[in-house]
Amino acid sequence: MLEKINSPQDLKKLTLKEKKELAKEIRKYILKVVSDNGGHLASNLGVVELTIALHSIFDVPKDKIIWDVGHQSYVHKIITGRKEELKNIRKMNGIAGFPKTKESEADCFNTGHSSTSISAALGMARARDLQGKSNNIIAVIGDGALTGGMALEALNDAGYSKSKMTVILNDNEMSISPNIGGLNKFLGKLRTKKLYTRTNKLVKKYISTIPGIGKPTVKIIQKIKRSIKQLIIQRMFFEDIGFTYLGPVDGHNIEELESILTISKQVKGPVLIHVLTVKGKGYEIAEKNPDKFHAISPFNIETGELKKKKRKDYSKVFGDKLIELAKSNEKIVAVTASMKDGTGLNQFSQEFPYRFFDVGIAEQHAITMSAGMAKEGLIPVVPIYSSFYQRAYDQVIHDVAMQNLHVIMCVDRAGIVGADGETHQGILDMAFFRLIPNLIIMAPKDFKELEDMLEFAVSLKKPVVIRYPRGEEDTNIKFKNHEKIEEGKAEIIKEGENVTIIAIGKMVAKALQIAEKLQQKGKEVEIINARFLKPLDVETIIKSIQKTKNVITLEDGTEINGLGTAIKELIVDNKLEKINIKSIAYPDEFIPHGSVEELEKKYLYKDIFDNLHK
Ligand SMILES: Cc1ncc(C[n+]2csc(CCOP(=O)(O)OP(=O)(O)O)c2C)c(N)n1
Repeated sequence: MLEKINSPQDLKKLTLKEKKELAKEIRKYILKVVSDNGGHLASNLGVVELTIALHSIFDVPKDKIIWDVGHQSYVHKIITGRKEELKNIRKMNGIAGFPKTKESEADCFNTGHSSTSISAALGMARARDLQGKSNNIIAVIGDGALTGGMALEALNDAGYSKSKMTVILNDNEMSISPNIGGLNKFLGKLRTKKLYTRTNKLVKKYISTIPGIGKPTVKIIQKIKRSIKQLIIQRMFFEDIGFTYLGPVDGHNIEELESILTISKQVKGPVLIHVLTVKGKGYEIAEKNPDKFHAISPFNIETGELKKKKRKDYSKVFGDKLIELAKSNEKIVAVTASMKDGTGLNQFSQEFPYRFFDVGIAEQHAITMSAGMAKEGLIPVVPIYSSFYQRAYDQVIHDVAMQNLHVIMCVDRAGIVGADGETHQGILDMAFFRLIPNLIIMAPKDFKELEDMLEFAVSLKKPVVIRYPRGEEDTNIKFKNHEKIEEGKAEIIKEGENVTIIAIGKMVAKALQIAEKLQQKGKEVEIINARFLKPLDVETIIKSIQKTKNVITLEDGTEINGLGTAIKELIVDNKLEKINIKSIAYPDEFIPHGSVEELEKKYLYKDIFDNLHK
């Protein structure tokens, strides 16, 4: 079947039996590709039938399907002509792991960060209506993504708007970890109402006896369903805010899905279809461990074991050190926005269940909630990925920094993250945090320095940012010395007369490699580990620059408003003359996917240092 599918038109020609066969083949294919390359597995296995049904009933690109987060768009990519390309998904120059409008007209809106789909869909619906068009607009959102504030803001607006649009709630009871929160409890009630399902079956049966589903019929059905629902659950949230709620429907039954989608087309205003799916469906090992198989590196299909053993990474070092600190300081609490595993908090959550808070995919709330905790005397530590901190920018400014509260904001996955691509690269945080008054901003050169910085941050009664990269510390360099951390104090790693390299974070290890190359050319290099982006160690840096007159700045952030900019400002403000400066940083562009090594080579070292990785 899979061989025959090069577009949704090919899919529409298949019988139900053939579609079921296709679903099996798609699962097998995705399993093979992801086990070879790594990527998002469990969520994609969960939406195979749903995606087949959507492309059977709707007409993309005229109709618009917006995939929330977009990590579950592999099946959609296969059906919309990118079957072969899937083999190179997330690789440099291959297709992206998320929807990209540049990649295909079937991808109508870029996603990557959670909870945006309903807003985008409502925007498209309003644009359609104002321009007199009549296409369908569908947002597919998971129960995890529904915990994001933006999704709720959009539901509020969409329900009230009466715009015709469909929200598919893909409910697998999982975010990356099991989904949490009151909304999840509410969905749980809907899931278990057998009467609903029976009602739906009756409705479906009734509809199937009528040739050509007419609008009046649907209206009657809506009325009947609403009154039954009101009997079962007194407060039916979705209906109360203006949506027609359909479901729950078995998300692995193509026939049922197609019929409910067909019904939804007839409804005038906003519709929410509650679809129940199993994360990892069809691959038993993933069904049992959906969180492990949410996003995974290459693995053995038979055993589910990773092909390369996972080594200690910055997140694990952070999590272990936090446990150690929390043992002797009971004010320390940890907060995560649905990323317990990714940020290294798994063990902390087990050791300190009452001091661990998973707030859902809600970075904004995580920060303001932490500000509240800090105000009342706790020391909240909040690890969030760099690119997701973008979500909480105003909360960092307005709630933490302006009130000078002791919240420790740990920026995980800072710098290039690799295969997840442009939406997930963490190269903007230094630039946007540097603008904020009162913030102390640090980045460690290795694991040990991260531990020291965390300890220092706990002792400091100020808002602190500590940024660190994805993965391991640099295996080429072993730093022997670790000076005590003092506020605004840099560390001189090596003295020299001709060139000053000022580096921050993981780039300090690269500075050593660059220094070696310059040394081969007869230059004596002084290496400064900045440690603090803010406040900068002005004294140490000026002294070195005045000595060498040649400066290289090195950072894994954007060239705008980072370390390089700070040093240039310092040179101008202090009227240092006849200084040569070269800044190595990421260009003012969105950096696509590829491996970290490939991207660093392409964007940072270019031709000058191109064999740095060898
Ligand atoms: C703003 C933001 N925070 C965190 C994430 C990381 N993330 C990616 S998928 C995901 C869980 C999504 O769960 P759900 O929407 O239920 O989809 P499922 O994978 O279960 O199908 C999370 C937390 C993100 N993409 N965006």
